Amino acid sequence: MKHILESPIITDICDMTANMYRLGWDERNGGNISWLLDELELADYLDLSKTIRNIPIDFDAAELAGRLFLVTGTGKYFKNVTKDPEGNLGIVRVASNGRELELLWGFEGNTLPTSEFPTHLMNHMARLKADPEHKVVMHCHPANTIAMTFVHSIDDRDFTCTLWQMITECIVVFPDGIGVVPWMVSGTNDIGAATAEKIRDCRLVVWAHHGIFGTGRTLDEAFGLIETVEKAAEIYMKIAHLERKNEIPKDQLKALADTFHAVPREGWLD
Ligand code: 2HA
Ligand code: ZN
Repeated sequence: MKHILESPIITDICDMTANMYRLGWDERNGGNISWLLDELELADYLDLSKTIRNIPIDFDAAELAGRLFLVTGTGKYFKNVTKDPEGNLGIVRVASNGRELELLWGFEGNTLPTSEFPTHLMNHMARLKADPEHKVVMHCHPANTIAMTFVHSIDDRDFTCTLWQMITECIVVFPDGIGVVPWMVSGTNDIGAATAEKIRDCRLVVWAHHGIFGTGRTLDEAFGLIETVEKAAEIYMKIAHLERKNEIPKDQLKALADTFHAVPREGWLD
């Protein structure tokens, strides 16, 4: 067996959490990531028949029974993941009853998965239906995206169209748009269900006054989506109070999307 700390899975998540912390998106224990793993990716590193302990979950995740996830721990700081991966991360398998997780590695010191794990699992279920190659759910607190939810309409289409008009690349990067969930108590099954409902149709969901979820086939895809939204929101927050003299016309956004073979969300540019 090779040492798990040398696996690309662990080195990639350590690099990612450190990077996100440095970007200022994950203050204190803010943010969480879950990553659907393949048994084959882990076979050289872990004995998958050995469960360390069982962790109950309070909703039915039977749809994901047998699936393996690398997930960040509750109360843990992204800034500390690299120096203590075993204390800050865990690899879990959804038990066949859908009501428990089997811990296979990590979460030392009796740590549990992120408080947002219900939302993560519901998002995984929704995205796997839309894209069988889906793997990553990433949540964080980027300042400009959050700021925008205080001063801009949080209607999905309005919010998305404004961001599409902030940077030329936006419509090419996230043509599927952004869902916005109005403020709700986080860490609950209710916010998980509201998020999953929106994430079925797009890879990004903003939680008003809280943060953002990005999803994708890779860590880079989820990260790149969030990075692009945050940059566009930064530009919006810089110009929102100024007189606008120029803009990218909506009909030109359509031409742009056509050029790059991106299909904008149906009807959103009309
Ligand atoms: O993990 O970001 O939403 C801490 C949070 C809760
Ligand atoms: Zn959060």
